This record gives sequence, C-alpha cells and structure tokens, in this order.
Amino acid sequence: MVSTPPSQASDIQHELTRAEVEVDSLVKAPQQDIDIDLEFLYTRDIEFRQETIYFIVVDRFFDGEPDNNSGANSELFDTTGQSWGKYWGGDLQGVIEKLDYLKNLGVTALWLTPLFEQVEGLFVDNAAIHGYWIKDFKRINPRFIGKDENPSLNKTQETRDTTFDRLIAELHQRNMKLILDIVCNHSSPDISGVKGELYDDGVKIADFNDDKDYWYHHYGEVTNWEDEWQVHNCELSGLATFNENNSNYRNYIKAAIKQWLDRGVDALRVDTVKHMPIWFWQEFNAEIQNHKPDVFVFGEWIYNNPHDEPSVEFANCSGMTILDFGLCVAIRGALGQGAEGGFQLIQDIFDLDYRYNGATELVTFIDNHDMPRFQSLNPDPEMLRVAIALIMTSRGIPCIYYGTEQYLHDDTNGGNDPYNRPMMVNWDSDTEIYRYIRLLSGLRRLNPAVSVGSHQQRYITSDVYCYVRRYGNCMCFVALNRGEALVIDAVPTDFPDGEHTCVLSRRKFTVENGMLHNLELGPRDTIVLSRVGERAKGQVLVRAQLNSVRTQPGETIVVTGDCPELGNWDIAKAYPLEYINSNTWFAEIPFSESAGKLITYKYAMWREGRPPLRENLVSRRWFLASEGTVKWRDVWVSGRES
Ligand SMILES: [Ca+2]
Ligand SMILES: [Ca+2]
Repeated sequence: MVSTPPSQASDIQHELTRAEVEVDSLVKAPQQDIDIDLEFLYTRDIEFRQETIYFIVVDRFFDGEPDNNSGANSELFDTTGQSWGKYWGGDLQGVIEKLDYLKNLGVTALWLTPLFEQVEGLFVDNAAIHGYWIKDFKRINPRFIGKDENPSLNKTQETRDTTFDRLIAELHQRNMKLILDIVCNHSSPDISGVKGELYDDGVKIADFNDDKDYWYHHYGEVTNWEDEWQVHNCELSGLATFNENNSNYRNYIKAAIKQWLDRGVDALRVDTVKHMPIWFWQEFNAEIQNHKPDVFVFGEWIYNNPHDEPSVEFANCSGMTILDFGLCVAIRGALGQGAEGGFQLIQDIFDLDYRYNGATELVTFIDNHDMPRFQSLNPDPEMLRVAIALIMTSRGIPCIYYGTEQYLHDDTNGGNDPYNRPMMVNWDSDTEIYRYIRLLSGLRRLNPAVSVGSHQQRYITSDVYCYVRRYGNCMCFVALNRGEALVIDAVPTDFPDGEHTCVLSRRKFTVENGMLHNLELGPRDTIVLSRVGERAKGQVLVRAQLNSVRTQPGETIVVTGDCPELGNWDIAKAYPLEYINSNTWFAEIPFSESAGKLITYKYAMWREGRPPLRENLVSRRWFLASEGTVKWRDVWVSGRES
C-alpha cells in the first residue's frame, strides 16, 4: 500500500477542517442571512417511492365553485357536458371538497393537470381544458379559483390566501402532497392569428408573431421524428416552442416554478421532456433542487421504453425520473388486449431494469389523459383490478388516473382523446377496486420491500405471474392470474414456513419449505402476502444507492467508513447493501452516533474465498446533518486487485 505523502495528508486535513468550519458556520448562521438552508439541504430528501399518485384532469373532476365557470370567455364553457372540447366546470375548490374521499382511497400525492392561466380560445374545436397551452406561468387559470382571486399586475407573490393556497394547506393537513404539472417546452398554438403570447404575472413579455428577443424557435413542425435536432427545435402540433438558448426565457421559467414551490408544491411532473436538450433539464433541475432540495421531479418522455437509449440516458442523467411508458404499453398489451405473450411482455420490461439507475423510482401507470382508458381496451372490472394490483406491488411509483376506482370510462371512438376525460360522476367508496387501492397503498407505506426492494420473478406463464419483492427481511409475494381458475403445483415464495394471510382477501396460505403447494388461483385472481421486518432507525437515515457495480452470485456490496455505523474501516463490520438488480445495490443506513459529523466512506465488494475489493479512490465524504433523511446516489469506482 502506498502511504499518502505528508504534504497531501496535511492538505486533506486542512480541507476537512475547512469544510467542517464552513458547513458548521453555514448551518448555524441565522436563516435570514442565507438563501439556502444548508441543514435542509443535507437532511431533507423526499422519499417518493412509498407514495400512491392520483392524476386528475382538474376540469373533469368536481365543480366546487359554479361562479368561476364562465371564465373570461363564456363561449368556452359547456353547461351540458356534451362538448368534449369545452370546459365543464371542475376546479380547485372541487378538489378540496373531495380530499377526504381521496385520502380514504389511499391516495398520498395528487397530480393535477397544469393550473396556469391558459389562452382563451378554440383551437380545432378545443379549449385548453387540459392546461397545456399556457399564457402566464405565474398565474392560475381563473376557471380553477375564486372569481376575484387573480391579483392585479405583478402581485402573485404577495397573494397567499387563494383557493390554491387553501388546497395546499388542506393537502398538507392530511399528509398528502401536491404535484404541479409544468410545461417548459412550449406555450400556445395559433388561435385566430395569435400565437405564443406569453405573460409574466400579467405583463406581456413575448409573442411568437413579434419575436424581437428570440423567445421562440421558428423552424416549423417536426417532420422527421428520427432527427434529434428537429425534435428539440421544431414544433409539436403547432405549439410555439421556446428557445432555451435565451437566458431570459430560462430565468423566467425557473423563477415561475420556484414561486409555486415556495407556496408549498411538493413535486413536479414535467411535460414533453423529449423536446428540449438534456443540458436544459440538467440546469433546470440543479437550480430547482437547490431551491427546494426535497422536491421530487418526474418527466413525460412520450412512449419511452428501456430499449430506447436517449430516454434511458434522460432518466439516468437529467436529474429527474420519468413516467414508465414501456411498462404501461406491456401491461395494456398483456392485460388490456389479451396479447399472446401475456405476462412475459411485462417480465421483458422488468428484465431491462438494470439499464436505469433508479428503476424503483419510475412512475408507473396503466392509462392517462392521452390514451384510451384501460377499460376501453378491456371492460372486465376484474382485469382492471389485476392491472392495478400489478402496478401497486411491482417496482416503481404507481399513478392512478382519476375515476379508475369508479370504473369510469367512455368508449366512444375507442375511448380515444377526448373521450378518455369524462366527468367524474360516482364517489362510491365501496367498490372492489377502491378497496384494492386503499389496501395496497397502505402496503406501500408499510412494507419497504414494495417501495424500494428488488423484484424477482418466481413463476410465469402467459396467464400467471408470481413474483417476490424483497428488501432485507421484509418481503412481499404476489400472484396474478389473467386467465381462468387453475392450480399451480408449487411456487417458491422466500417466506418463512407457516400460515400467511392475503392482504386483499384475508385468505390463508400455508408455506412449507419456502413453497406454496397446490396454489389455487381463481379467474383474474390476485394474491398478495406481506411480511414486514425491522426497519432501520436512526437520527439520520441515509438511503445509499450504488450503481454500475457488477457482482457474481456470492458477491455482496458493503459500505465501509471512518465512523462506528460503518465499522470504523473494519470491513468485517461494514454496512451491507441489498441487491436490487444487476446495476443497483441499495440500503437505508441509520446514523446516530455520527449525526452532525463529517464522515468518510467508500464501497467494497465482499467475495467468498478472496480478499474484499475496495473502490479505487481515496474516499467519499459526507457531512451528516443532525437529523433527517438523505440520498446518496453513487457510482462504483472500479477497484484494483491487490
Ligand atoms: Ca367551477
Ligand atoms: Ca423544443
């Protein structure tokens, strides 16, 4: 081993001391003196993987305030609910009034379609009921809030008592989160000769047709979808596409989003991420996440899948995760359309999880506002329950499209847009699917195997799929059947021998030698067994994720370091990580004794019959705050054989 030269050693010591002093003084500095609360930066990292998201098209959910329905242009409001392209009256007061219904359903995070002020007009018979034609990113669509709640010019920051603010307060009171849907790529299409008029809190700042300061690209519609330059710079469905090279534009959009984060927004869903270069997103996320370190961000890369290299690169390098269209398409094929491959199509997607650094953070779904609802593909309510049980128990964060729990669907024109956005009519909390979602949402909160664990197939045919989710001694066994009743001879479960109860049906199952024998599955049946072990507890909880390490069976990964929690460099006492997939190891590591201290650590590979292989670097360093949770997202630095 090469010893560190004296000068370098003193440099390191000096740097450590300086870092400690800096961090110490910043943490202890009065909060009003600094923009970023460092204690916050080092402690708060939202863990979204145990959430259950519910996606609402605000206009189609519930009308809590008929006074705002006519908006600026009453022509765009349809009182009969027959004109699918017009507003039907749903608003934020309506969402507030249904929060208890949603909480009881097990929803923990609400994704609302964009709330910003929209262009008021018809474009091909459609008003901007979806919220994706934005006029002013600093103002709320007046159709969604109280009649006199939009402020006079440049006053949005000063206004904190609107229906929007009440919604946030009511959500937080129920321990629920708000996901704001944002669009950075474009503003609005040409409506009666007006295109891309953009406002900054009521003050006009840009206009596509009079674009003196180049806020927009002017290259026409995308014609070749294989050409990345076109996809970034050309228009999508005639929407004025922003020129991200203009730093005035970038400052405007970042300032607008920060304003909403300051008002209590917990997470962002980002539209059309494929249509802007990755450097823009890296800059955007760096700044947004510095502003609010515990914000969770996910993007829509339309029809991404793990074979599609640019979308995988985006998920791994942009600073945000993405909606999992690949899994969605597989589920719709296997369960919605009866595809011959069945569950194997779904397994094929999970088999490529190693391509993502954070497969467990992908946002999973079976339908949304841009595709026919699942039941328009297959009206069988039992099949819908199988599909929902799958996304709620497999890796990723499930997102339920509004109305699913009421079997809401309109099959006109195959259920395609706009018929996938019907008005909510039923609020029955006794439906079987409502009960499923409620129970499985609780399971996600309770059992870390479901929220952060590995996903391992145990039995598969086109009609039957059994898998185990596993994290340490926490586990969850799931059996799904898309076909008719059958009996399976034997399925390995990982569960301890004895009797276990299905979370959904309360049926009892007996495990012998780790196996379920003669497992009876009814038609479109779902079985979920759960076992929760001890969960790590400490003043500080570090969620350590290590990527790009290749292990062979029998090899395991540990974290070794200079503090008692990591074994004081005694590798036999290092903290073990859990295998998630062939690219990812993960553990929740509790720290108490070292809370508030600067620690150094590195990863190492334990190998049977050979010396451990340590990372080839001096060390990693982290200032542990005195309390809270934080994520490490590290990449293995290849070790050298000694
Ligand atoms: Ca209304
Ligand atoms: Ca663009």
